[in-house]
Amino acid sequence: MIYETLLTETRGAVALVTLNRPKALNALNSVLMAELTDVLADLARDEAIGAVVLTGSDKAFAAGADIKEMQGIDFIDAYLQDFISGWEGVASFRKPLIAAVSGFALGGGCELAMMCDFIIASETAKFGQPEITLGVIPGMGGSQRLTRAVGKAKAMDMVLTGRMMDAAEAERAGLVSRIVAPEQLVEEAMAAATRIASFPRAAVLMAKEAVNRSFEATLGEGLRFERRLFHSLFATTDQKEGMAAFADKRPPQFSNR
Ligand code: CO8
Repeated sequence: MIYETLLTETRGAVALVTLNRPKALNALNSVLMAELTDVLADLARDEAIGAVVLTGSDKAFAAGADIKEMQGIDFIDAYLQDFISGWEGVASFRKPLIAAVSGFALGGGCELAMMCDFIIASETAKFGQPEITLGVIPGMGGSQRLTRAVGKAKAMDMVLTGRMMDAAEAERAGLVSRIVAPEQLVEEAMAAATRIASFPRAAVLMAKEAVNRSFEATLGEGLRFERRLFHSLFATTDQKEGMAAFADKRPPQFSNR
């Protein structure tokens, strides 16, 4: 499938999706949103795919929503069309989704990276929510996900001043899980995704679901949810195989059953 704003490739059980609007620093326009939604829907259905890496270019993961596309919208259009709501499909993607971020991840670009399950950053990555400088505020989850990731003080600093955070600060603050050299970024993310995709599919999806539940539930509810998922995995063939292989000192042969 040929896309106008994306490149896609598959390596084993991992799909690599690359945002590809180089002249606009991968600004997120409506075509890109529709194409990314379509690709993720296809990858969700594809049983051969166990994890996905989302990346951009060396210069920009994405420099935000497309300002030129957005500038003419008035309130009534934004409200009636529920502008931006289509992006929620990324956050509800069930398989592991890793953001590999190099260069700018600003505004909607930072928010898109935060919709992924974790962010691997290159040393050149710069994160920011500069919407305030344009007379708006984050609209795709930045005020909520950034605050949960880095805490109120830093989130307020970023959202109110519009300043950027470099990769080192983002790692210290807990926004990114690891930093790598720019030339290793995609390989590191693909290796992580390949490892994840080698584990039993149901356990992987449930692990993601359990961690995500911690953002929605009280501690008690979250712990009960986790326990039920944990119990349910004892009904799987792969739990028997994983534990038998450990006891037999051999590599497991998982069947995703
Ligand atoms: N939208 C549209 N075009 C963009 C964007 C953008 N967000 N960012 C960069 N571009 C374009 C530039 O206009 C320029 O195009 P042209 O060559 O035709 O003039 C090209 O990309 C290269 O950009 P620059 O020349 O500016 O490159 P620099 O290296 O000098 O600067 C920066 C890089 C600092 C990243 C700068 O481009 C910049 O400040 N960009 C805007 C960043 C920004 O404000 N982002 C937030 C946008 S608002 C937002 O994201 C709201 C989110 C709400 C929901 C999102 C739903 C998708």
